[in-house]
This record gives sequence, C-alpha cells and structure tokens, in this order.
Amino acid sequence: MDIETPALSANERIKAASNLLRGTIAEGLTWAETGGIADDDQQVTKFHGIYLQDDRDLRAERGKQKMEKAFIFMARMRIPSGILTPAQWLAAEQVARDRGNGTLRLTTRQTIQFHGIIKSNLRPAIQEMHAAMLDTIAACGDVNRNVIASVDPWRPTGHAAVTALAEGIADNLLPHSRAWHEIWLGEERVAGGPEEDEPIYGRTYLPRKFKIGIALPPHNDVDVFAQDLSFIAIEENGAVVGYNVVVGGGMGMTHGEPETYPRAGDVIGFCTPDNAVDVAEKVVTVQRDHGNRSNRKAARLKYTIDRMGLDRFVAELSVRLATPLEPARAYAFTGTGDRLGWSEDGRHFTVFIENGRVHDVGDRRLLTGLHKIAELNVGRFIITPNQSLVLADIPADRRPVVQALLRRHGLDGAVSALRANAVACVAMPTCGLALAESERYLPELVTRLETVLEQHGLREREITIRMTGCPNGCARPYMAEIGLVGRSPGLYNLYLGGAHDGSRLSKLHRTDVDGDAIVAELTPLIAAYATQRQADEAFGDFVIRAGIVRRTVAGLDFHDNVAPQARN
Ligand code: SRM
Ligand code: SF4
Repeated sequence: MDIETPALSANERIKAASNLLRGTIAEGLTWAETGGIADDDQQVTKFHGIYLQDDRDLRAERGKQKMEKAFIFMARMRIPSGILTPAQWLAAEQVARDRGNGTLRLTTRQTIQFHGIIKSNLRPAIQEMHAAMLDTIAACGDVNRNVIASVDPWRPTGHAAVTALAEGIADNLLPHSRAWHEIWLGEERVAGGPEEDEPIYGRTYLPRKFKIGIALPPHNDVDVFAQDLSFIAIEENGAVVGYNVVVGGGMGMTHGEPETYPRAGDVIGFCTPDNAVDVAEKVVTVQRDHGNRSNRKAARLKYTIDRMGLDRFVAELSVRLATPLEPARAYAFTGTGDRLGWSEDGRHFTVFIENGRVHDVGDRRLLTGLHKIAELNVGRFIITPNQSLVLADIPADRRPVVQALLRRHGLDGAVSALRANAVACVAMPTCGLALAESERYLPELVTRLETVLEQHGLREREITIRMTGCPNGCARPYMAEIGLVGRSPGLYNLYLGGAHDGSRLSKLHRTDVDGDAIVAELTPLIAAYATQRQADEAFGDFVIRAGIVRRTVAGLDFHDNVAPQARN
C-alpha cells in the first residue's frame, strides 16, 4: 500500500458497498433469530434515521444469563425547522404509543426521536409516519442532517424567511437514493430507468455528518457557532436581506485525545437569500472533496478547515460559488434560550419540556395535555433547539380552551430560569456511547443548584447549563455557561465560561467531579456572582472576568481539547 495514502475508514467501504444505502437491510429485517441486524447495515440504517441500540439497564443481567442484548431501535425524524401540524403531532404520538416506548423525545435539532422500537415494529412505524407525510430520511448518517432554524413565530416575517431557507436547503441536500422508499415502504425499483445517482454527495456521501443551522438574531437558539455551517439572518426594515455565513463549528471530542476538540465557527461573509442554498451546497462539496475519509475522528468540517487553513478553505469555496460572498454584516445575539409561556401578542405558547421527554409523570401530563391540544387542530407545533415546544398561531377564539388544557395538565407552571435554560442529552439507558447519566440526572442537579441560586436571590437569573453523558456534545455543553460532560458513572468534567449568547466556548474547570463536588464548586462562584457581578453581566462572562476558569486542572493542560483558534 502507498504509505502516502492512508487507508479509507471502514465506513467508507460500507458506504461504497451499500448500493446507495440499501445494504442488506431488507434481508436483516426478516431474520427471526435475532432482534438486531448485520454490523454493516447498522451503519447504513443511520442514513435512514435509524439506530440499533440496546436497553443498557438490562445489559448486565442479560449478559449474566447469556442472552442476546435487549435490542431496540431508535428512529429519528427529519423535520426542517421543527414544524409539525397538529395532525402530524398526533400521528407521531400514536407511533410512539403503538411502536415505541410510549414517549416522544424532542431533540436539540428540532426533531423527534422514538425509542424502544423492536425490529418487527420498524416498518409499520415508518409507514405510519409516512402516512402523516413525515419521514426519517437522512436524519442520521454522513449527510446533511435536520436543518434547524430559530423559533420566533412572534416575528412572522423573519421566521418565515429562516424556515423557508431551512426547507430549501433540506430539499436540495436530500439524498436522491430511493433506498428508504424501497426498504420501508416497499416501493418497486423501476426496471430500465436511468441509473440512480447522488449528484451532490456522490456514491460515498460525506466523510462525516454535516449540520446546518439558521438564526434570526438576537435569538441564537440554534447555536450558530456549534454547527458545521450556519446562516445568521440580517434584517433591514423588518425584512431579511441576507445572511452572514458561519463555517466550522462542532462539539464532539474524545476524552484524552487533544487532537479532537469542540470548535466555534468562523464568520466568513454575507450572501443574499437567493444565493444561500448555493452557498450551503458548495460548502458541502468542499467538505465532500477535502474532508478526511481515513480517520472519522478527524473528518468533521471543523478539522478540514483547521487542516486547510480558513483562508484556503474560503478560497476553495469562492471558486465554486455562483456569486461571491460579500463582507459580513453587523449582528448581535442576546441569548440561546426559549421564552416560556404566552408570547406578548398572546398568539403563541412555549411549553417547557424538561430535556425534551414527552410523557405523563406526576402532575405534568405532557403526553395527554399536548394530545388534547393537538385535537383542537389549530396552529402549529414547533420543536425548539432547546428541546421544548412552541404552540404557534393559536387563533384568538381558541386561546381560552388551550389555556384551560395547559392548566389542567400541569403544562403552564413556572420553572426557574436555570431549569428553563437547562439541556441534557439522552444518554442512559438507550445511548450506546453514554459514560454517565444525563437526561435522568440533570433535573435533580438543577434542583440542588436552584436552592443555591435562591439563597443568593438569583432564581430569575438566566444561566445556561447543559449536560451530556459523554464528550460527543449532543446538548452542546461546550457552548453553555455551565457545561457538564460525562466521564464515567456519576462523574463529570465541569466546564465554565461559555457566553450566554452562545458566541464563546467554555473552558475545562474541573475533572471527574460528582454531584456533591459540582454543587460545592459552584456554590462560592454563585455567591461571588451575586455580589460582584457588573450590571447585566452574565455568569459566563463573570467567571472569565474574575479569572475563575483560568486555573490549571491537575494532570491536564488548560489547552487540552481546545481548538487551535481558541488557544491563547
Ligand atoms: Fe448526538 C451520536 C443523540 C444532537 C454530537 N447522538 C449520537 C447518538 C446517535 C449515539 C450513537 O451514535 O450511537 C445519540 C442517540 C442517543 C439516544 O439514545 O437517543 C445522540 N444527538 C442526540 C440527541 C437526541 C441529543 C438530545 O438529547 O437531543 C440530538 C439529536 C439531534 C437530531 O435530532 O438530529 C443530538 N449530537 C447532537 C449535537 C447538537 C447539534 O447537532 O446541534 C451534537 C454536537 C454538535 C456536533 O455534531 O458537533 C451531537 N452525536 C454527536 C456525536 C459527536 C460527533 C463528532 O463530531 O464527534 C455523536 C457520535 C458520533 O457521531 O460518532 C453523536
Ligand atoms: Fe449519547 Fe454522548 Fe450524545 Fe449524550 S452526548 S446522547 S451520551 S452520544
């Protein structure tokens, strides 16, 4: 083998051999002797929005009994901008009840995941989604993922612009392969038709996943600096006149491997609305041609840019663009969170959904309450990138009944500002990569921190806190003012100092801390913040100004897992 050319990664072989994403999935679905599917097909189904998982709560016991893992599938839908009709919400809920574990999981990319689907239920689940004009195509895999956009229906012109762009980009970057339709819906292949092709991706798709977000300032709910590619809407006289283009954001890293790191994206210019879909396509093609196909840990666009250098990357992009980028325009963000409750104009209600899990627990009967509201068949259900839900465009004459249903099902209760700004990834028991709890643990930790904040009169102070069960960063913890990243059961790395508006990465502050140590560490910082902060100073800015996060962590260099652009 030529030593100059590193071998392609196993996934490249799998993609090339998959016959445009078919693999042997259809055959695997017929295997009665296992709840799983073939190893290679587990990679291919991701392009269809489907992951093979197992219930990790049962793993040890089943292992002892020499039983196969408790295989279950997770299916993730593709919902650009997170917008559903009430009928689609009801259909999704029915799929969850009949085919999954009875819960819906709203994600940080504005879509819904179904957990706990056994193999025999997969096809029916997908067909039921399809009957409601929903699908799971390209929700995972080495392709453009669900395109996310700011959820600001109270600014209808701007919101319509960013959601239309999300739709346009999502359509343009959708794989052309009919594999999904054939495998899940039973569509026949047309004999003698033109040969199938992937005009944008090519037959081996992208080197790695690719993520796009579109923000409507001052709202940075989509975390533009955490996406491979983002568009920041620029408004003039109430109309969106174009977008600043941001490239090279990304969260994932691996503990102990400093060559992997979270990276905040760079603003590289401005494009008009007419050119934005072309910009997205051409950024994707640069990544297609220059991304690392040997080492998946170095394959995201952020690494391509750091390897090429931003100037060379922009030069390469410029050659491909139909219209050159213009200089970036001024913009300002204020925060990443959702504003809960009724909007000022009384037309929209944001329902707080803790960590995106829609279920009936105690007095908060989310599943039933949202079912009843969807049955009214008014407005739109819009999933937010913070895993909550906006009931948008409620007609004036239905607001009293919506309010009554919210109240009856415990969906309009107040939550503290910290809880409202808390995001946790799924982690245990379904995520195969989780090293620690997240969704099942963050609520408890927030309760403890609420007590501390209340003692210092800070219950209403907005502070972002995000937790993940491993360093992959699915809740974008490195963008939070307080970030907690799982290391092992019960232990987390504590990151501090992200900007409240999502414009700056946080820094590693403490390693391997448990819940008690996290509370003990944060308590004096919160006390100091209460008395020493400057007017309107956010917690993330305060800990930087006060020099709190510049301590050295024992055994780890301060710069570990830090993007080159952030090394100072
Ligand atoms: Fe994620 C893998 C859940 C948003 C970075 N993510 C996974 C998997 C599929 C685990 C796996 O590969 O086996 C998780 C499934 C858990 C489960 O049981 O449901 C998972 N990711 C999620 C969700 C559901 C978190 C949530 O609680 O909302 C989010 C679904 C998004 C969606 O609807 O499409 C989710 N993941 C993110 C984000 C945030 C974002 O996209 O804005 C990130 C960080 C941004 C980024 O990509 O850099 C993220 N997920 C990852 C990574 C690390 C990628 C990397 O570059 O290193 C992995 C692992 C991988 O790809 O190898 C991963
Ligand atoms: Fe799983 Fe890690 Fe993502 Fe959490 S951050 S869902 S533990 S991959």
